[in-house]
Amino acid sequence: MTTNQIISTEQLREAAIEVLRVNDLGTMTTAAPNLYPHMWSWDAAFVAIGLARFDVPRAITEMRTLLDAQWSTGMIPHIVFSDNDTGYFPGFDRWGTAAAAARPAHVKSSGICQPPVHAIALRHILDRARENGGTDQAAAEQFLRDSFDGWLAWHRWLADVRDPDRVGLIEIHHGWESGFDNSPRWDGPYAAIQPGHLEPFTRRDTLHVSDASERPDDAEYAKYLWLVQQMASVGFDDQAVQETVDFRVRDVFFSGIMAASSEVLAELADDIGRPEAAELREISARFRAGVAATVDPATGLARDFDVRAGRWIATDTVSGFAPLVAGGEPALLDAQRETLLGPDWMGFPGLQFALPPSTSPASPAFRARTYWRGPVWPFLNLLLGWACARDGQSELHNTLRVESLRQLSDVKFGEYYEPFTGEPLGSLAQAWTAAAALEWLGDGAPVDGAGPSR
Ligand code: 9WN
Repeated sequence: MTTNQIISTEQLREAAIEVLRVNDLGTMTTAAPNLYPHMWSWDAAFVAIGLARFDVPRAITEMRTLLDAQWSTGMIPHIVFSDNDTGYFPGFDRWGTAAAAARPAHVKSSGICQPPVHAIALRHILDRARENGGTDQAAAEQFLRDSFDGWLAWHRWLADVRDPDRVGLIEIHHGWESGFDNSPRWDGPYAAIQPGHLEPFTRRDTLHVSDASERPDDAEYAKYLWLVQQMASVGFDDQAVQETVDFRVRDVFFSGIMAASSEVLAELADDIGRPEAAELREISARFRAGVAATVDPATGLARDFDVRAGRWIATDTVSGFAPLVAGGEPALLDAQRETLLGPDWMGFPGLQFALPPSTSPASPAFRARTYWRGPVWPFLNLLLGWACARDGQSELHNTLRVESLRQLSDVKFGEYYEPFTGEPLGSLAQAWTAAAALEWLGDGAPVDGAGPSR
């Protein structure tokens, strides 16, 4: 059992800033020092939220670097590769994106995407910049005006290309696109995949964690690479990928983020006098409705949909709370909050901190130490807290904040945490975990002595 030392708010803040400094390559922040030596799309947005708490210009640079990697289609790639292409597998060469027509030639990137949390980060940057005033405010407002077309193109691409039937759900083509890589959500779709001939490969991720069982296994990796190979074989062309790839799933959590983020982008459009706010609000409403329509009447949790199998995917994973992120009907959100606070989630007996595990410990699929199959992911709690604040749910926001700060006062900034012992797992010094600490610290009254376990 972890007994976090009692540290002051200032110590936690300094330690978190130090993690962002250590990961800083100048114009991009690596997701983690060794395991992830490149920029990841949704990590970058959370990193920018953290950076904005102490360095608005650097937060803007982070977003600019990411947007510079945007494909001509509008897609923002999930990895922007740094020059250090040796530490991570699959690297740029293995991705096969060198030949992708839509990739900007001056930036090395992967060929898939991740959830669109970016407008939420832009909102945070603008808010911090306006609090500071002066050059920060001028820079953030200028950046928003200069970059708006890029973010708009990203949302339009998602809305048009990844929801062609306009059901209000985003179709993903790889578990990596969800950001919940090996969640039980994807067990069904992956079980149906039989990889064909795969180029040989050597994993590097397992070199950077003390216990390989905290990561996906080799059979899972073979399928991850098979999907990459399939997409590369058609040059990552959107239409051809959809016709070729063995993984086609409507991801409800991605869609919940799309709903929330499109609304925020609409507000930003209003802010700078752009005429696309109504279009973005329509997109937001479509995805909010799409997410609500997935809710399983039996459990009250939202579900993914396996397009190839034509089946709902019902799991006890934190993605079931997608409506809380999307926003929506008060009755649905009230019921979801009750479930979240209940005995299968934040109130599960014996949890080290009252924070939702990625998979409910009440589920047979739960594994306490394995990546997306059980551990607590701090950045997700920040996202849930942000949605609570948006919806005026200050009590739940405060609970998530206080518990998160208690968890993060171990100053290890783990990628994910064992729910019962509070042990940090995966990578340490994970950038978006440090960013989450900085945002929680800034987002309310001081919580000093955020220390010992219950
Ligand atoms: C694959 C960087 C990323 C996160 C994902 C997380 C993990 C990568 C990996 O790390 O995924 O994209 O190699 O395991 O699942 O959410 O963005 O932190």
